[in-house]
Amino acid sequence: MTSSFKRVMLVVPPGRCTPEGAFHAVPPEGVARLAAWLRQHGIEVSVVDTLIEGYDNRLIKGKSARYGLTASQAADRVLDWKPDLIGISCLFTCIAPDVMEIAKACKSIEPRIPLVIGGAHAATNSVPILEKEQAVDFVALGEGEQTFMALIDCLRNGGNPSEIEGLTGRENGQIFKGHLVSQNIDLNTLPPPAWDLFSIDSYVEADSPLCGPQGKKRFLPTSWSRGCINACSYCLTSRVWGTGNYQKRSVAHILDEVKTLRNSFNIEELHVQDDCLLADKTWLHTILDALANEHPELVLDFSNGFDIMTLDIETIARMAHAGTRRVSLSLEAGMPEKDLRFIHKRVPLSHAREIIAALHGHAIYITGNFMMGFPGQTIDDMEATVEYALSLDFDKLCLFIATPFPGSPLYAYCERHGYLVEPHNFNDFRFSKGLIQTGEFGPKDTERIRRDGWLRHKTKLFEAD
Ligand code: B12
Ligand code: SF4
Repeated sequence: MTSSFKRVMLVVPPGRCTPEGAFHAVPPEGVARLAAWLRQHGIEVSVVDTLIEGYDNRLIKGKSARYGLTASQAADRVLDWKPDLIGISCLFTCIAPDVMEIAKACKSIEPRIPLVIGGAHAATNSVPILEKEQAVDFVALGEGEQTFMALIDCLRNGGNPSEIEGLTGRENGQIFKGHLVSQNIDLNTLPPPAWDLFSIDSYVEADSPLCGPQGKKRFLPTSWSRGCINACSYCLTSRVWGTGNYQKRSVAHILDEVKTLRNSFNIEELHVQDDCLLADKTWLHTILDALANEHPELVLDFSNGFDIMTLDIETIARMAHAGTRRVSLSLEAGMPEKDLRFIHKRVPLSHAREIIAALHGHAIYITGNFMMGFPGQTIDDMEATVEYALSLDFDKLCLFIATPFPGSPLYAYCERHGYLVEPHNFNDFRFSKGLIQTGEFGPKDTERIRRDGWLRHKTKLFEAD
């Protein structure tokens, strides 16, 4: 096949949640950044955003709701554009089966167009995916920009994809395995995300309750850094960006992007979705102060879980001054006195009340995130976590069930000890379904404790009204 590999189609997969749950609708930063990078390198890029284009198309099966274009609608849209290469984003385990459906639908019509996937789930399961799914040709591991461009160059020049470090793939029927190339890009060379390829209006209209805009304001997500200084066992961040790898963008680069987002996309609200913002407070304070000065009208939202361990009163004051309206706090199991080997961080709970009071003092909406159901815990431990969570003054409470995402150390541990509930369905890997069964507890316990805790929180808010 001869192709100049000039035209790349990127696909955003559909969404999944519980039928009564929050239908997420957050513009996908990863795809927008990849699109911008490829365009900067002379590639023509188009996007089929199956989630937002089919947001009202809901298919409910048991306890799982799928929303987005169907696989065949997606394939028709993709192939109509006549791409030379197809890239599908696969961040979530719960979406992986839907990604594979789209890949199969595309390949059943156009088997010769190479298809690559990337994102957290894909990156941490590249070999099993290729073993099982003939429709996928390549999987990018971790940071996608340079790997994607290297693949395009390689295909163009008739090279050997197995020589691309961060790529797993299939060649002549054999699977070759790459390895994670961590942080190989200077983040200050990233162009602004290609948001012109997305319908921002539709995301605003969707008004997702959990992580959408506040009051239908025009919003976009951003990340000011990549990676995390921690490596918690249930989290895939270190597997995507590299263990211990943490890189920040410069303040000037961040401010330039904010200016572009304000001027070109008229955004009123910026959703900062970094995993680790408090590792360098001087840097963070400089950004917050600059935003307060240069964009006093801009609303900030930090709903990806602030590390409460290092959050302090001075940072909160600066966040408030910079326009912060919503944060979420990660307290995880809330029981530092227990040996929770699966959480490689300790949360000083005495600190929590002071932090919550300070945030409320600035009228910032607070979501509290807790996680329970790790091997080693007992039912009493989980109930104590819920009691603790309920004793704190959150506007919203998220009680997550510890979920062994394939590719995480937690998954490997559970598999080794026979703790994984079998058979399990990837669509269920969403923090709301119990997937771990130990001698102490099983899915029925975690799901009951979570449901009761959530109902009690709702009752508490109702009574306080
Ligand atoms: C923002 C975010 C969200 C947003 C949506 C993000 C989106 N649509 O893009 C919201 C809040 C909606 C969300 C929801 C959920 N999330 Co979330 N989320 C994140 C977070 C914090 C950042 C993602 C991000 O935008 N990063 C910045 C961009 C630049 O990076 P990126 O998207 O990963 O893209 C880069 C590479 O991955 C790669 N790449 C990505 N796509 C592709 C495609 C191709 C073809 C190639 C070559 C490369 C490539 O290149 C990109 C540029 O370098 C990540 C953690 C993290 N830091 O990655 C968790 C994360 C992705 N989420 C996670 C989870 C579990 C969930 C939920 C299931 C939780 C829940 N129950 O609510 C839901 C699922 C929602 C759904 N399916 O409908 C897990 C996924 C684990 C897993 N295996 O499933 C993660 C990894 C966090 C963790 N705990 O480990 N999430
Ligand atoms: S601190 Fe948060 S982002 Fe970092 S590894 Fe732990 S759970 Fe993941």
